[in-house]
Order: sequence, then structure tokens, then C-alpha cells
Amino acid sequence: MERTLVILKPGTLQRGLVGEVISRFEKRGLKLVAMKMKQLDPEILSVHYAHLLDRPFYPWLRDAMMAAPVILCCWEGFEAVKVVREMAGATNARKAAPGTIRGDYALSAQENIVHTSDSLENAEIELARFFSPEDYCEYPSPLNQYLYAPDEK
Ligand code: IDP
Ligand code: MG
Repeated sequence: MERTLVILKPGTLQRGLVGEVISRFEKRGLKLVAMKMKQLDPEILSVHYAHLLDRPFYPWLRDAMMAAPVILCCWEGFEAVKVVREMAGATNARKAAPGTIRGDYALSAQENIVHTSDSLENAEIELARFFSPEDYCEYPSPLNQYLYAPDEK
């Protein structure tokens, strides 16, 4: 099973959408294996968004990601990285398809509800950035036989 990072952004917390967004991942069948609330700082954001540091909007993005705490979640599932990425929808929420998280809850390219890892390689790097090994919880998944075929692991 793959693991991927989801960050519920400050606007999601302030708008009271934490439960709704988490509920979507739960209902899809993904397994929550780590979760915490954290106030981000400029240092961790300059690493997390290193690919955007030279973009003119970066200071706004950085400040928006520090405007309130975020909720960090690790979701586990078969092909979870792609599944979660597609559930988030396009970066610019105005272009995100209805039915995606961004397409249902947002109107902005910046204020777009969630961060989701964009590849398995980046998911591993990002999870290690925000979680320690002891943050992960091991617990049984008794519904897996109703969620997956035997070869979907
Ligand atoms: P992603 O979140 O869909 O992976 P990235 O290109 O990695 O998109 O950008 C990271 C975050 O930077 C976005 O989620 C969004 O908050 C912000 N961002 C990206 N492009 C723009 C833009 O053109 N204007 C304003 N904010 C942007
Ligand atoms: Mg990205």
C-alpha cells in the first residue's frame, strides 16, 4: 500500500472544513495512519515549496500557509498517491472539476484547501519532512476485504 501526505491548509481550518475534507478521504476507503496539527514556519515552507521560491506569489503563499495551523495527515491505500491527488483536483480551484475537493470548496489558485503529494517519491520525502517514525499508528484494517481485491495491495 502507498502512503501520501495531505495538508489541510489554514483556510480549511478557519472555514470549518476540516471534518468534511477528512470525511471524503475516509469515505473513499483510505486509511488514516498519522495525523497532527502544526503551525508552519518560513524555514519548513521554503523547503516544502522550494519549487516555487522564485515565483512572484511565493511570499503570499508562505504567509497564507502560516496564517493559522495546518492539519497534517498521512493516508494509506492502493495507489493512494494518484487517488488522493485526483481527489484534490486542479491547483487553480476555479479550474478544478466539480466533485473534486478544490472544485467543491474553493475559488482560488492559492487558497485551495489541500496540499497533496504529486508522486510516490515526493510523498516519501514530504512525509519524512513532517512525521517521525513514531507518529505512525499500526492498527488492523478489517474492512480491506470489502475495499480491495486480493491483488490490490
Ligand atoms: P499543487 O498544490 O496542486 O501541487 P503546486 O504547483 O505545487 O500545486 O503549488 C503549490 C501551491 O502554491 C498551490 O497549492 C497553491 O496554493 C500555490 N500556487 C500555485 N500556483 C499558484 C498561482 O499561480 N497563484 C497563486 N498561488 C499558486
Ligand atoms: Mg505541488
